[in-house]
Amino acid sequence: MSELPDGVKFGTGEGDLPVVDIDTTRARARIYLYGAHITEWTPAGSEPVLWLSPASFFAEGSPIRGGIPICLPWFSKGPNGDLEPMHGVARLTEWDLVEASEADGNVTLHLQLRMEDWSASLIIGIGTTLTLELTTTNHGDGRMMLEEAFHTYFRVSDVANVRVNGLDGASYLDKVAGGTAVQQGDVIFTDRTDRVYESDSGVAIIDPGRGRRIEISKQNSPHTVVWNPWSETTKAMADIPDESWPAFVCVETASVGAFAAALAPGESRTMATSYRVDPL
Ligand code: TA6
Repeated sequence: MSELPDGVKFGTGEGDLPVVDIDTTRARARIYLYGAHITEWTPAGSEPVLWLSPASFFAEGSPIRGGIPICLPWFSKGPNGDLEPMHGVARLTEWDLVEASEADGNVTLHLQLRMEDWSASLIIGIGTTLTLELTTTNHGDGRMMLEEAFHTYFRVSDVANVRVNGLDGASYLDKVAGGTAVQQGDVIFTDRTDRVYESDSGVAIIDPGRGRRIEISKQNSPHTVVWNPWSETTKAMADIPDESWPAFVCVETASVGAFAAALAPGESRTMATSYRVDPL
């Protein structure tokens, strides 16, 4: 598309990858067409909300580390643990920007991904709230198993001093300890944490160090994934500096695992999430 509204510009990001930059009275943001990957969202009057690794790769074939990776059409290695690449192909493929509009400083972008047997449409709303609406459509002749997640890296003061409110009583798969458990109270972080909660409710990240809470609401998402690699795992990750693990927490609006959706030919599924920052 050629014409862009006020406050929306094409540009070149890291690794000479094409980006769409947003700068309006409501917010600043950067979206890489590679993976339809939002790497920055800063609402007016706030500090940046997303964490982006200073050591991220920006090259075809490698996922951008941080921001909002789109995990699609599977999560991790798929429901049976046998699929590659990790977290699916959408975050490793260039999407097309098909429409951009602006009204009163709020920007709406529509990006599309066309694969052989399926397509995805992402509507991003950028203002003092960030909204994402992902619709996946099966164009094949058979059923399509679908997993999806917004694998969002939220910037926090210190992961050891934040908590996630809203999952009390939810059962979860603990991928560190193995097995399942039931959440007691708020989620706190004392070591590597990798959990898939069965919960369709919104949550909030409470960050006293930054004097803010990040409200996460969601639609058509039966799971919330919570992850921080902590110190040891981070040492084995080339695209996260060893000392950076306290600076983020992933809280992921998701539909994953064996309960993943199955789309009949021609069928679509939409999952949505939105983020808002409030002072504590
Ligand atoms: O969402 C949590 C998780 O599945 C973890 O198990 C860890 O693998 C993380 O995603 C990061 O995955 P990535 O492929 O982006 O390094």
